Amino acid sequence: MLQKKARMKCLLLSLLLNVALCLAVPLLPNAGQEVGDYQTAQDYLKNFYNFKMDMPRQQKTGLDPFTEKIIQMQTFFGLEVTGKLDPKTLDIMKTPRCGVPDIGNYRTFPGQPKWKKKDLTYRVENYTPDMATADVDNAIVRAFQVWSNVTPLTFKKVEYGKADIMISFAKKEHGDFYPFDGPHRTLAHAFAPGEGIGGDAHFDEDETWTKGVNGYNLFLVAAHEFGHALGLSHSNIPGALMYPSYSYVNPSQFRLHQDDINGIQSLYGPSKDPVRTTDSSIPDTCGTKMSFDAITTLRGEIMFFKDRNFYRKYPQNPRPELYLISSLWPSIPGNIDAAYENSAKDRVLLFKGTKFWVLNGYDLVYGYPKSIYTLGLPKTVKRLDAAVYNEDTGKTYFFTGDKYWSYDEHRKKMDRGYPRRTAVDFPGISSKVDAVFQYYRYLYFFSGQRQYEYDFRSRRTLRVLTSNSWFRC
Ligand code: TQI
Ligand code: CA
Ligand code: ZN
Ligand code: ZN
Repeated sequence: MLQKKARMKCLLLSLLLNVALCLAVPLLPNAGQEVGDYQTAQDYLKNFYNFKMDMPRQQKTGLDPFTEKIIQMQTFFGLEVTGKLDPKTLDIMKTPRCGVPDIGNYRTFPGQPKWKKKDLTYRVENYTPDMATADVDNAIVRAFQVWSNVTPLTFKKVEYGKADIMISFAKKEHGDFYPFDGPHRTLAHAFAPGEGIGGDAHFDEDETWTKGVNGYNLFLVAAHEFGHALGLSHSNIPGALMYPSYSYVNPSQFRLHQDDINGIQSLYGPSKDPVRTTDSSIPDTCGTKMSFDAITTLRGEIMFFKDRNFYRKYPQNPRPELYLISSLWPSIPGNIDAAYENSAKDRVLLFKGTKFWVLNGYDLVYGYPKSIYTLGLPKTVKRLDAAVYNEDTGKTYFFTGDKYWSYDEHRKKMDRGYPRRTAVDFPGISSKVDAVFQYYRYLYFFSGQRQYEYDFRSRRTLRVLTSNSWFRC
């Protein structure tokens, strides 16, 4: 129950708070801060660790219940176990799930605990009577392969002694702070990477473990737990392995979700020799033939749309991350025509055909799609090629064919005297525009495999680049 409650709470919290908390720098008042911190900690431990003020001292350890619970929490998250309310511990309590900038996606644990070596060992301490030992071993091997396929990590089985990842089956109280709860609810748990119990995975022996569809499939649960043991927390994307809900898929057809791949590679980097690429339809950004459907900024990130996917590039991570458009916004189709960010209003508009959608952060704004004609575009326009908002002028330019329109974001009206020829007003931009976005003082126009860096103020094209120059190729 505790696990379930914690999970729901984490999900709720992260859904409600992730953008706000992760982007805002918390400004804490100084006066009364300690009292406030203690209250935060108490609330957190109550919610997540079943902490009660009137709990008796632990017989075994003689520690007061508050310290006891702090230690449990630090162990679980792979923090240094101090038993004190130190800054890192408080950080987790205040912003429960914010390790990396969040869009509804994978998360690492706060402080990003991870293994410092690539070659890890594991040991299966005991076996469940539910399955043949060979089937248990097989499920575990394949669960590790899920992660070794996409990272430089290797996993070696040892038969005795200490291993990095100790695997066991146990029921109820079993020697850590997390007793199991009988059939269902909590199935298993794993500790974040670290010394001792860090990385260990425990499976509830009160569950029925199977290699098939009945009971709980050991391979699927183990693959999820090993994600935790390697440093991943939960994802908000339904369909990701690290999404906190069990759903059976045939293990022979199992495919690791791109979001899980992005998550694990943010910690360990990609595989040296990819066993398989994840999706053959995923365009290779570093190929010579790269072109884009639409590009826009979003709160300091850059989003490159291509077919069913988009690449997300943000300053903290040199490697762009790939997502399926439908995994974030199931109602938005692929092959987007145009996109732009109105930074003044904190909105991103996505266009396809005669429709457009609006995002606030990564959230779809209610009431869309709407028709592009509500913006004042003439009925002769059936689709856009590209769009960009200019912060200096407060105008948005819509490009189609060799012409463009100008829209006044303040008056919410199209400007008179348009369309005009793109090549006349933007010297050097003579071919059809696929995508355009503004980054600092420049506009970047994309046309096929080429990219033009255009200085709006001097009205000159400064450089011609390849379209994939934003990706580390
Ligand atoms: N066990 C939880 C889990 O592994 C333990 C847990 C709760 C947890 N909150 C956490 C772990 C936050 C890390 C971070 O998710 S569980 C599933 C799934 C469980 C759940 O028994 O609820 C799987 C174990 F995804 F199906 F919900 C395995 Cl696959
Ligand atoms: Ca259980
Ligand atoms: Zn345990
Ligand atoms: Zn989990």
